[in-house]
Amino acid sequence: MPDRMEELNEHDTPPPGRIILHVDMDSFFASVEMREHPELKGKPVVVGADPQQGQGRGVVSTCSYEARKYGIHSAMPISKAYQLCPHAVFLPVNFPLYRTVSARVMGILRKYAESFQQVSIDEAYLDVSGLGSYEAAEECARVIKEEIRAAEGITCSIGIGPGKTVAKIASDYQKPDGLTVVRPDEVTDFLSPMPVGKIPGIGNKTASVLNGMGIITIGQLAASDVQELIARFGRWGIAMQELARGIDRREVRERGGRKSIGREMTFAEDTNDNDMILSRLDALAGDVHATLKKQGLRFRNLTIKVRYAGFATYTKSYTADHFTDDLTSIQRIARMLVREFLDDQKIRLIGIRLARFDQNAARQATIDEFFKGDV
Ligand code: TTP
Ligand code: MG
Repeated sequence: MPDRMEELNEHDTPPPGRIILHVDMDSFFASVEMREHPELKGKPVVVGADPQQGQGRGVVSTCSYEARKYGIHSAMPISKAYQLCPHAVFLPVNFPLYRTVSARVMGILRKYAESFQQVSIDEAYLDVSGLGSYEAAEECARVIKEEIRAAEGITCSIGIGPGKTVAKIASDYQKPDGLTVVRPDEVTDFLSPMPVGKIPGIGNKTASVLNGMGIITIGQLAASDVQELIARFGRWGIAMQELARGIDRREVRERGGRKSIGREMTFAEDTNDNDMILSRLDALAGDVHATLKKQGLRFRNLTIKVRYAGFATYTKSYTADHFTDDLTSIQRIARMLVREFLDDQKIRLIGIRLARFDQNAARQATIDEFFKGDV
């Protein structure tokens, strides 16, 4: 059977044809406020400091796309925003609320990623190289957008590309509610005409130095004399030109060392043959167990992932009281967790991920101790 098996752990060398998604929520704080207060839909909404009838100090955190039509944007003095649109709805920043929504959105995104990296309260990178094609990645992005809309009532924009920089620029390309796919052979045409400041890391200061050197577009940066760039910017000059050429090897990885060991497999054909699904699950358990042993780790948390035909994806976790590295435990938990997903619906992919590691070679928990944890 030509099933694809994909090693998912974050520290392995990425396969050659990488496919990276960058997801960024649209006017995030304002969208959450409009979701909470539906009567605000369609109105200019500004989240930030108190405008105090135009006398307020402080700045705009963000604003709805309606407010952007008046020229209002993030980091603008709130007094200026008031001047531009006094009848806008001005709201204070409610961080706890945005953090809660952010955590739920990130939970949705994580399910679809082989490796996952949250980069701010409202954006994340997902490595989905294992999907094997840009068509599948685009389908995945549509499913993600729909799931976030259904669950949280807000929209996001997604960029898809062969590296993080291109994916990030692509997510910003058609906001709001956008989906932009840049295949490897389209990267040069996509980047060339853009101003250099579109490259993440090139801020106003760098951009104006580059402009002073006659380098306005990313295409010009890609074609410029690298010695001159080095003379002005040192090593960053080389890196910046590589990014301009679409070369970006940075991996999508969770900060703070190894966070998980995962494996998943896509069935050659979608299936509801439960015996086969369970035997594949056992095999995956064997694979993650082998990696666990090789690394000398013990784990406490196991998550299974099930993707149905049509792409809807579910995860379910078990966290035990004790650490273990026992294969039978992995298989038992995985089988227990997967049970509720085995109905008549056909399954496209299954996966197992181990997390919460203990690196101290402490006493090994028995299986019975281990099963005292909570699902
Ligand atoms: P962004 O993703 O930069 O902006 P956004 O989500 O509001 O709008 P866009 O559709 O263009 O992505 O930032 C995410 C949140 O971070 C934003 O909703 C509010 C907060 N933020 C600030 O508080 N101050 C700032 O200067 C910026 C840029 C963002
Ligand atoms: Mg955003």
